[in-house]
Amino acid sequence: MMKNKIIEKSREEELNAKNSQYVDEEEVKNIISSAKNVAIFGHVNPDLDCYGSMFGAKYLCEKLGTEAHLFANNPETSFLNQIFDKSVVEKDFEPSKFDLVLMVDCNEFSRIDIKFREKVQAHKNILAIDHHEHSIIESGCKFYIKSDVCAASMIVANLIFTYKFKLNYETASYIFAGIVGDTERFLNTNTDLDTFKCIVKLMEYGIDIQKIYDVVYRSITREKIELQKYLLDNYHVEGKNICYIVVTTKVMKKLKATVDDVKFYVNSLNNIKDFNVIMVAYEIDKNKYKVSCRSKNGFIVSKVAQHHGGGGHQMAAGFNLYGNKNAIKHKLKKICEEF
Ligand SMILES: [Mn+2]
Repeated sequence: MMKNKIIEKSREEELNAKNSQYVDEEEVKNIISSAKNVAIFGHVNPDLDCYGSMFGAKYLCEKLGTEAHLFANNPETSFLNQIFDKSVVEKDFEPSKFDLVLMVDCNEFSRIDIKFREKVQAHKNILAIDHHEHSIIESGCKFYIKSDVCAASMIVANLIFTYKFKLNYETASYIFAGIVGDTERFLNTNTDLDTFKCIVKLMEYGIDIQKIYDVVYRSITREKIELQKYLLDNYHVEGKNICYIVVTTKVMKKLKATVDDVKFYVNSLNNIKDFNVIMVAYEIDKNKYKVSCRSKNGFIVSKVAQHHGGGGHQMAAGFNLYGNKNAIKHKLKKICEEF
């Protein structure tokens, strides 16, 4: 893992040197301070780190004297609403009102919610602050990418600290939630010394970590147990202990489970020792499935995800597949051979 990180870093540095689209901390500061009104976007199907980095970025913009608005297309029922102040998240984006678009926790237009994508892509001034592996260099975009940092929220926190601003209780809590989300409560291999150094600084704001843990980890209901039972009863295993499962909208409806609920259990299936790779396909639209992948024991999922038009991290990535349940099953079975 360490070795990979070093290779990744030198590749990143190489790209940095070659491409002026890559900016440093000082340039990030200049780009944001030169703007009057910033529109902030995260990735489609936002998670804890997505919201953590969006709210953190809003705070950073305001500290730099720039007005910032958050945009997301998130269902009312999302558990994120129990942690983050949803009243400041907007759904209608009017590009002409903004002289800068900030993308956080994503660096590709294809990861922006379809509701906003075209308008975001057409904007003249875009900066991406992210920790995902960078495979597409979108034209007209500036990038501040730190792919060795566990969470985009932490990148934002470090920018705030670098510029010598103080955080507040609310933003420190949001950033903590983001880091907890992407490290899976400090379990994933992306957790390192810098993660804990950042956490120490956040803890100084007196954040209530139990409140966040209660929402994220102590909220299992009997309905969710039924979902867990379904997943454990219906997985398939192929090749090098590759586990996959297909969850249809019909099943989610029957089990009263949301896409968020299914995504949550992708990690718990990954905790099963026998499996090197987990692929959970869940239906997000009729005959359209999102496949969330997790891996361990040296197995890498990002390449397979990229090969199928998706992306992500080495050990946590995703892509889309199209077709009915049987077609998806068949496709996943074939994909198992790619590892
Ligand atoms: Mn993230």
